[in-house]
Amino acid sequence: MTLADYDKRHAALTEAWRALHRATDTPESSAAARGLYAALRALGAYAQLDAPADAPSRAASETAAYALLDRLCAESILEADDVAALRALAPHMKEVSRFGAYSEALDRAGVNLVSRGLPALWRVVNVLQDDLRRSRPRAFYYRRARRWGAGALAVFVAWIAWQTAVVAAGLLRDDGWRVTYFHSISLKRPLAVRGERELSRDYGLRAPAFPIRRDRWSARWEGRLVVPEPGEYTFVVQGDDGYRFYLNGELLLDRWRDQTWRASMGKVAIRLEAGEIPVMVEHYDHKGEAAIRVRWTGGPIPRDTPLGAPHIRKP
Ligand SMILES: [Ca+2]
Repeated sequence: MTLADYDKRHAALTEAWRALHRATDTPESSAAARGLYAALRALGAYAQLDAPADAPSRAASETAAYALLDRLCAESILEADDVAALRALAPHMKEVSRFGAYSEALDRAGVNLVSRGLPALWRVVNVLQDDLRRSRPRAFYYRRARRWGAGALAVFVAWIAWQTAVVAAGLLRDDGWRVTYFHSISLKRPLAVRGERELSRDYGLRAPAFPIRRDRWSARWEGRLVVPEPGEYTFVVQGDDGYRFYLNGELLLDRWRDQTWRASMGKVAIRLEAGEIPVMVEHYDHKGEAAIRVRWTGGPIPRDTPLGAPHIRKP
């Protein structure tokens, strides 16, 4: 078998396989009929690949398909039952064209054909693939790798596009934090910028964001705190590992050290006027689990409110 032959046979059988599959996916008999008919035509096209140049046109594809099925059966690729099941198709195709959208007979034939025809076709595809694998192993594996490579590349490109859209949407919003992630534990080598709604994150053992690694990273959250009314406000910070909390440029909490979540709580109460003031949180994770959370309360802000939108705006 030449490679071109293989490609043609494989394409025709794959299309037949897909058409039968589509037929199983729909409860509507008319759609099922179309799928089955397409499968038969594809099988016919497959049979004609071996036919001489003056072979009958595609209009005779059902006949050609039967010839193919007989041959496949003779070569023990198909079992006799499979062929009988596939053969049961054609009369019902004609019924469908006569009666339109619904035919009880078609439903019966469809169930029968699909349940037997699918495994039969699958075996044919496998036999063809085995042929190629044995006769041209390098070509077989090269094609397989190329197909999978193209699929993986498409998924990767779609994922990058999606990530870019998410990041852009987060940064373009007026509310929420602007976050810079660093490829070190010392706020050096910035690697990614994100928009985030709240400062309440439990990363567990995972990385905080693509393309940051799981350990040895740091981050800086920047924003403007919208103070709703004058009064005393309390801020509670926890982190695994270290953190620093700044308000209006002043360092109010400094626990920049390796620590566990339970031992990390810092608390500060401060009197604030209504309006907007700069707020900044720095955090690093050395190894293992990572988490950071800032809550606040005071005035109309209920207890344990995570610090974030709508009371945080972009700097
Ligand atoms: Ca840690």
